[in-house]
Amino acid sequence: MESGTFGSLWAPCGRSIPPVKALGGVAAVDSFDYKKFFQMVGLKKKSPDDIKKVFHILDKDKSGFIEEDELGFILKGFYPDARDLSVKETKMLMAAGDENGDGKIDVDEFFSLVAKS
Ligand SMILES: [Ca+2]
Ligand SMILES: [Ca+2]
Repeated sequence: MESGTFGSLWAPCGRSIPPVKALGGVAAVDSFDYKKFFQMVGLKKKSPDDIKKVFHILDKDKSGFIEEDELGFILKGFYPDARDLSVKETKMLMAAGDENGDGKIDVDEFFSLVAKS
């Protein structure tokens, strides 16, 4: 497993993450749509356990929350070559996920974000 990516979570299902070129729809800056992206990579079909693992990989500093700067790396978590989210995209994703308004995403909020996709 490449460290910091989710590839190994997908591989055991006999189905790998779609290739980076499938990112087409989110490649252009400010085109990121988390619903489309989560569907594309099949995150919603993952077990709660795996979704939790994805959360913990995104939570790089192990604070128990995904803060705004960590959220910007979400594409890179799936694709090491992918771009970072723009500030605007990061803020939109944070707004979509941060239900209690504390400026960060906890694991429950992450689950409901995935469920909404
Ligand atoms: Ca964190
Ligand atoms: Ca929150």
